[in-house]
Amino acid sequence: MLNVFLTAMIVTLASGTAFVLYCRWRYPEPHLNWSEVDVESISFPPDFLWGAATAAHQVEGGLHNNWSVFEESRGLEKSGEACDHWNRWKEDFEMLSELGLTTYRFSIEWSRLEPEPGKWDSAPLQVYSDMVDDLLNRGIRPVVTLHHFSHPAWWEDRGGFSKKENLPEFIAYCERVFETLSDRVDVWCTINEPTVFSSMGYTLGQFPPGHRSIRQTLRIMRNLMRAHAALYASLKSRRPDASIGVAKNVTLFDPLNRWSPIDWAVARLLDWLWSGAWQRGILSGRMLGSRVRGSKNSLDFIGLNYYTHFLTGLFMPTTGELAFARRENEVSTEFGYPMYAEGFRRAIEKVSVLNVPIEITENGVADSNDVLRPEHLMRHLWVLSEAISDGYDIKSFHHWSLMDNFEWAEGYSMRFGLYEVDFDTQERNLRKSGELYRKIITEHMKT
Ligand code: IFM
Repeated sequence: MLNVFLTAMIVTLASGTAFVLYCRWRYPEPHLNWSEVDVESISFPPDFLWGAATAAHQVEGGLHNNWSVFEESRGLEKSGEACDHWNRWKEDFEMLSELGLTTYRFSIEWSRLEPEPGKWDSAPLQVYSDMVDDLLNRGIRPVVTLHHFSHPAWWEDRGGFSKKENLPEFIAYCERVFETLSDRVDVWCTINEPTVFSSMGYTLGQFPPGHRSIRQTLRIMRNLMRAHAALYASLKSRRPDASIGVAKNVTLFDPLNRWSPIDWAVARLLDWLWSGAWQRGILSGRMLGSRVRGSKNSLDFIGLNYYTHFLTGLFMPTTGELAFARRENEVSTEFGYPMYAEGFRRAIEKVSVLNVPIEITENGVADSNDVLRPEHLMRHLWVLSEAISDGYDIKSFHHWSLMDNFEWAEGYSMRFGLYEVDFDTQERNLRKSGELYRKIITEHMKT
């Protein structure tokens, strides 16, 4: 009996150690000594595109959709008039030119176009069309996102993405937008951060509809992939040379304790769910055990949204405020998660296996006093510049965000803008980091 017990112990210890050693070798977590890195030594190809990004619900104001209903029912801070961008977009586009941007990513608000099922309002679509013309006149490439976390309240009431039968309504909306804008818009993101949408809305309950169910999360993940694949086929049949992709948040999961087999197991599992499932959906046409028709190779580019890495262990809170661990040498951002620019390279490597060009669709930091943002920007641009010179096919960088805006469950407390917004007066002011970004753009467009 003792022998059996001892053998079991030895086997468990040996396999645990082998697993940890393998993971430590296979998934390194580099940390640079930034004081030794010359972050000014960056170079970008002359055709590299410099941009910023926003999303409709975060900036436009005056919306009634799944989010406004959730804000009300949960007693969250209300998005309200947000940046009043719907009325001020012309002035806001001046800010794009002031920065010298050559690409701008924004999203379309479905609830404006179809406020009631089947009742279409053509006026807002005309406004989006005017926005596109204005951007093109400024020499700025428009990048349109069709779903960035928000959709009509009536569609949410029908179950939104939780029901396969609802997808045709979503696709019909997208096709309508595409038919109007695709004569001028070349680059399209079908869905923003599908894994954030499914985990925040259906696992953690912090986004609408506020559910907490793993089964539902998995169902949503599959349906988002189905929606993306169906859209890809439909939009490409309308305009084969349009460039269709998805904006994928790549959060890295690293074990809190790099010697703990349990922490490694949690990290690998979360990475598999967060990034692996989508990757396999695109590479193999199967997601979480189901075949998804048309998902194989349904990307012309991959949009990468990179912010941080999460340090994982067995006891991770899933209710209330998320507590973020960080390494001793890491600085905390205002959101609470660490600044980890080294991970940007790992995220680029991760999405590069999809074998399509990469667009950096988001990168930025919450920093109301603009103390960290300049360094954050320089470090991430340095990593980007290195990746490009090492041969990665990266077309653009979109800073998140152009201006402070409504940061979802965090309301207006998190400030991501190159422009500071005073939400009482709607005054916008360029931050120091905005000036720095402008300077970098000017210098690198000359080369
Ligand atoms: O504000 C969000 C955006 O809507 C999606 N990506 C992350 C940003 C910052 O949290």
